[in-house]
Amino acid sequence: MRKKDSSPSLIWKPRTPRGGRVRRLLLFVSGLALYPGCLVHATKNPTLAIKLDQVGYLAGEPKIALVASPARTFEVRRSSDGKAVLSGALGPAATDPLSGDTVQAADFSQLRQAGTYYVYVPGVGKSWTFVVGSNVFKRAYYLAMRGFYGQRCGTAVDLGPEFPGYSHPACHLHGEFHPSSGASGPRDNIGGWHDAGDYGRYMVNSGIATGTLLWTWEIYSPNLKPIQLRIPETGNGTPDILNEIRWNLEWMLKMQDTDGGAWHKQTSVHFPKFIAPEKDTLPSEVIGTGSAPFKGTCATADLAAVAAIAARVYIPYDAVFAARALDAARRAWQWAEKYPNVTFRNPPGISTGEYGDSNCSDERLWASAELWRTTGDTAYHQFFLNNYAAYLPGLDSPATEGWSSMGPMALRSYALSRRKDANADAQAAIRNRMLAAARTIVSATAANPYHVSLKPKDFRWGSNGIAAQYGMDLMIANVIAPNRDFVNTASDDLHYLLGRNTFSLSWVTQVGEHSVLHPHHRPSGSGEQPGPWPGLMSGGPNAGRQDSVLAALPAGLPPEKDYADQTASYASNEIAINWQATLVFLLAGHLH
Ligand code: G3I
Ligand code: 9MR
Ligand code: ZN
Repeated sequence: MRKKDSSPSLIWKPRTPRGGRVRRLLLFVSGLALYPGCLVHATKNPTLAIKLDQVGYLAGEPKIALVASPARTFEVRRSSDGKAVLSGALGPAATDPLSGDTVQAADFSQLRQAGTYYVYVPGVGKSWTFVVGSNVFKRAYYLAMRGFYGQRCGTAVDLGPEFPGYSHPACHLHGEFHPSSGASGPRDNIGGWHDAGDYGRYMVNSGIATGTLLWTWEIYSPNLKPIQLRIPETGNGTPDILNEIRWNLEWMLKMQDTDGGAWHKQTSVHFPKFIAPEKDTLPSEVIGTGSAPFKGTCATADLAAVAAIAARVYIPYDAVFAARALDAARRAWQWAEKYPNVTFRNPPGISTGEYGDSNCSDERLWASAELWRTTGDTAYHQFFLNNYAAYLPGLDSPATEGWSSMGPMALRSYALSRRKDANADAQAAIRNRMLAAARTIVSATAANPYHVSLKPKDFRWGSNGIAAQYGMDLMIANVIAPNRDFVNTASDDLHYLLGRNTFSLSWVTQVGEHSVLHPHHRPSGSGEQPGPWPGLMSGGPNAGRQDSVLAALPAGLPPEKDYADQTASYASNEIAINWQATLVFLLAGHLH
């Protein structure tokens, strides 16, 4: 049972023997789906017709809820006593192309008094509760960041008294080389974060996730430094976010061969059943390309980039580790120069996630930017300057970034650098392009009835990661050129993820009163905990419908409806470290 939780927005309680509130909530939700109109009047429960951020709103920022059932007025009521603190008229009805919903806005931006509230709409019902205040997202940040701790592989994990039962003994301790790696025999490659709902560890997805978290630290360290994550290293003198990141960095470094190259992934030969981590006894194979040089360029260049960032970030806390990381980064870079485009496909007999990518030049560009930022060496700088221009269009909205497309991150890194030897023309070209894209996102988001930056084509595998990515891009633009509109629009994307969406659902487990219950996440689905592991973001609606649950949905739905809170829906309801890292960045940018 959670105790002493200062945030009222989290109401998860473990299931009681008789079913308890989870079951009641499910019954209520399924009832609503069957009888959308009548239940809302008959019950005191919140209605899904009102959509808002179930965590809350920063006092100084715009505050909008959306009402998807025709009405005229709304009130904001204090949750302690139901007293109305503000009332107003709903805005005009607008039909949202993403969800098909017709919504009216309840704008209560004037409300600045800290407190816990709900929105009440006569004739429609009341909303989930939310908080208005000065540091509303701190608990969500804590849980989201701690989500990485829960993904740790090769060690026992225990979320402690805050989440009793959320623990597992050490897992995946049997590592070995798969023949595709060019080596054989056992391999001590224990560690890292489980990638997602499966237990694999994949270098390119680790690369973007770890890089994003290191950037989170670099950009927001003053706010993050004091936040303790209650992990085994807490109190060792290093900020906890860096303690957690290091867990994965150590594994990434182990994936480097003596020649400098990095193998692509470490997984079992096929996905295990839905079992707890320690019950998965399939050997953990270091998997390579199947022919010389066996390592892959995308993985190796990502290692170079991430280790280069680590080399500058960890200096004040552990100079020896920082030097080790830099040496690894330089050796990885050299390998990638020698083998500029060794790509990866699953070798015969391997069916785990492929994370295939036909072009590693963007990963190399990212490595050059990070290595230059850390060392100032002209060779890295020159490589960047010779190659960056072709990637400028990738910054335009919608940006192309993702685990297979690191060009935008390479350019953003260069734009963020404050080195004196930076090329002014290159920086100006990148910054201008980023800012133009950010302005485009601001106006497009304002024009969307739900105030979310997503476009119809963004509803693919991991669309929630894309929503968070829009927010992250806006926050980085705000670092380059501070602009209230960039921050407010990034908040809009956060609000979408935390409940202001067609399902009135927070896509982060155990964050918000109505949040995802059945993520495709083996530790959550193995039946050993009372509910999903906390703080994890679901991948979200996916019009690609690559699983049987989505395939069975009615044809022709608007893209945001292509979602199911069901364990079997790996294409819409899995969690993954790359999306999670982007969420962490966005939350970190909203801490005060
Ligand atoms: O590249 C095409 C693009 O040209 C096209 O416009 C778009 C339209 O849908 O599809 C693009 O390809 C998609 C690709 O992701 C890039 O977005 C594929 O259809 C889609 O199947 C692919 O999904 C990937 C998925 O694995 C299946 O391979 C996801 O990006 C990736 O995040 C996901 O990663 C999995 C790992 O394999 C295993 N571990 C869990 C993890 C998360 O689900
Ligand atoms: O659990 C797997 C998930 O991590 C992947 O993202 C997904 C797509 O590669 O595949 C999942 O595994 C499913 C497999 O592909 C098909 N059989 C059912 C598996 C889920 O239990
Ligand atoms: Zn494991």
